[in-house]
Amino acid sequence: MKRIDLAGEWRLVRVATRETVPANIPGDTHSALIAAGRIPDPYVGTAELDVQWVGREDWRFERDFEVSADLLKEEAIELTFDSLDTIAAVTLNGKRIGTGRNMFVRCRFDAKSALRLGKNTLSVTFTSAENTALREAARLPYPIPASTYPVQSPHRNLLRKAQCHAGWDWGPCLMVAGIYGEVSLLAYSEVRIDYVTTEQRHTRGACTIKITAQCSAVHDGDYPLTVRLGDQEATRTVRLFKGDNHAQISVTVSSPRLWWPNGYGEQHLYDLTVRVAGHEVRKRIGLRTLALVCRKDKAGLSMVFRVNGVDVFCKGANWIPADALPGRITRERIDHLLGSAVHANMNMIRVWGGGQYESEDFYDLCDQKGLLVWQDMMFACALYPATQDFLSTVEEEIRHQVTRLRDHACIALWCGNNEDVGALTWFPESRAKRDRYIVDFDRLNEGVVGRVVREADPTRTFWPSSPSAGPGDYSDNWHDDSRGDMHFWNVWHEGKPFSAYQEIAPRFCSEFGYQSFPSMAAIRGYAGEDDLNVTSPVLEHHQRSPRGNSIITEMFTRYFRVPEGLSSFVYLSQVQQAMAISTAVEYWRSLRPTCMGTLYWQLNDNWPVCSWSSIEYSGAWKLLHYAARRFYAPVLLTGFLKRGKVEVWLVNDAQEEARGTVTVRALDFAGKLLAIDTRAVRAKPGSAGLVKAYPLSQLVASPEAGFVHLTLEHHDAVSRNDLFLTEPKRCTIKRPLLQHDVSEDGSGFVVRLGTDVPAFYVSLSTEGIEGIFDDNCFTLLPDEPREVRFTPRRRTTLAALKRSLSVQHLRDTYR
Ligand code: BMA
Repeated sequence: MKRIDLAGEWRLVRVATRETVPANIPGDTHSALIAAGRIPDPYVGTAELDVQWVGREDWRFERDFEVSADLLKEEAIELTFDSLDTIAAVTLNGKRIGTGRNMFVRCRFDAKSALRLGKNTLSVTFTSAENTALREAARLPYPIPASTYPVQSPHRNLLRKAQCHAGWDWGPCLMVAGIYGEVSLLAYSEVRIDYVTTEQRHTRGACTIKITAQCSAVHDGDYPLTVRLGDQEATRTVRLFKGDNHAQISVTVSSPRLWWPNGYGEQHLYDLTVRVAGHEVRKRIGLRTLALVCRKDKAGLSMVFRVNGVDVFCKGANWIPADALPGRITRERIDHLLGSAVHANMNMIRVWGGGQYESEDFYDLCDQKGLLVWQDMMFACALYPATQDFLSTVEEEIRHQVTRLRDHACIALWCGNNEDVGALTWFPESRAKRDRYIVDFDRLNEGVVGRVVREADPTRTFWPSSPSAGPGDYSDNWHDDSRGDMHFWNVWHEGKPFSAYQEIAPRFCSEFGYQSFPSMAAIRGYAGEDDLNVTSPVLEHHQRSPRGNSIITEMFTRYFRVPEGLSSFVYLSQVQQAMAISTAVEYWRSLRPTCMGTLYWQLNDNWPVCSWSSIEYSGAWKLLHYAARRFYAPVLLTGFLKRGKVEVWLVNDAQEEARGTVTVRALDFAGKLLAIDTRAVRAKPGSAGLVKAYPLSQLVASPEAGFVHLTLEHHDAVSRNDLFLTEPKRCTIKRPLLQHDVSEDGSGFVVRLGTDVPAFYVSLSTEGIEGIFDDNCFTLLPDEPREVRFTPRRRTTLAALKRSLSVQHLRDTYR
């Protein structure tokens, strides 16, 4: 197998004017134009609006490359593109060799007849996807609606392109065109391997792995097939016929080292090498069993991911593409985001259906880090066509993506789409002619997506939609506590109080979220001095949820005293978000085994914006992410108010019994102890149990007279939690004299904090220096000074850190 890598320097030509700029491939139109200074950075100010024309033009990427006589001798020569986004025509030396219309399929075009000795010119012309969608829409016999957002390219559901490129309620509308992943020329005269897939059979003490090489042979013949898995090797001769073949071989590993999700064991991966004739493919596989257990129980039907026989409480968040400009996505950034997920004790990520099937890097990193992946197919919040043409490209897409990804240990579930069952009721058209759209939905979702997923990967469950009640059940799952996964949006979108999270008992909550502003540092990155006000046009532009800033502000008035100044506003929005999601997760974790998963919306941002994310675009953690590290800890001590009592609960997700000491203290706002109770506790592996319920009157004279501070001493460590007994705005919180001091020791930077009266939601930030604190957004008590460690992302000095460090707390946000 000979290979010419065609990534690197290309040219980007504006078809209408022939203007040309350099372009880096893999990459996209907008990134190239920004780099060449032809368009402004759309993430700054309102520049996104000024670059909308780019998506309405046609663009050509082209490059030259050399071919040797040696390569030309090979019998098969193909051009391979991992992803052409979207409506593409490919020519080689002026001869059309192929077309593309779906960014999620891999394209292989025969290049042999068009290739020349010496210099060759390859060009890929992209017809505007936006214009194509408009033309498609005009041809439809009846309208096919999709959800729309403040800045939106129309009819995105008629294109097989990341749906959020067209704009979302957290994302810009940037209708990029581009070439992503690998682009190469392959030349061979025997065999090319298309995919390698494996199937595991676990028996007592051993695992047999059946390995299939899907390959294409140039001639009929006998070829050697060799595999190496860990230290096992096997070889056989296989008979292949001209065209597509499946060649198989099995290997048995005795006493396999199993792969476990984060928090449950190691993530051992075996190196697998498969060679057929002259083509070799390498990958890393994890040996494990995984099942989604949906069984009748007291509450209805369970929804439990069972890995190697252990029921896993899934803790995580939803993933959107790491950048709205694909050219800016790097392995380092994905690594940072997924590493941050692990840091926050997550074990599952949902790749949401409005984005993209992610790169190999993404799934490799999930394998390595023990992050299970809930994988949606790329359809979201819309109705979709069911024309033959559309179904045939979707069939190709699903078969390719599932076959490409199925060997990743991390993948736990294939899910048909995001909210497309719900979407059937969103539009006047589908309400008026429901049958027509249901038939279309079923043709696409069961007729193609579900069928092809089951064919391409019989080892995993196909979940029809998120949310849904599960295979074969199309009841409403937005509000069903008995079965399936739920998207719970009543707090953000419907204005219910945070206590609404405690009025439901989901089996698996795969979406729920609350927004906050990104840090002042992020805001200063897109807004000028004159824009630093919540209702300035620039700040409103970087908020895509209709009424978003009003929702945040209105919620302040329910829980907090109104903050003064933008910096306090921003800080309090992050406190409020952390409070919302902590309330939900801590309560739902206490419901295990009824509830066995919580994935909040959303982990990351694809540009700097006000959103539901816990990590902002730059990679900096919002306060929610620090809270997540605590509320997703394997052993969690939590408390909540229920019917006039403070219920204290201990949750243990670990596989060992948790033993420790719980102390429940009621304190007033001067820090005076009002009540204390200390008790030894034990929690079985995989359990949640009530430690004790305390009548409120036993702790405080009135709910606004104090708060509850919980500690758990366990494994030589102390974890803490706090509970206000009424809305913080009703409490007379004292203004603390807070001291902090930064120093450096052998292992890094340390911030020491002390106070004279209790200080709430104490939060450290370092504008200008990226890094992570080992805890943040906590209650500081007078008799408990704290030491917090800071790990910068890049080298920095003590002096610089001292200058940039600031400390905020609740009492500071109002006079
Ligand atoms: C969910 C998601 C997204 C959306 C989010 C916030 O429904 O699936 O479509 O961004 O809500 O509205």
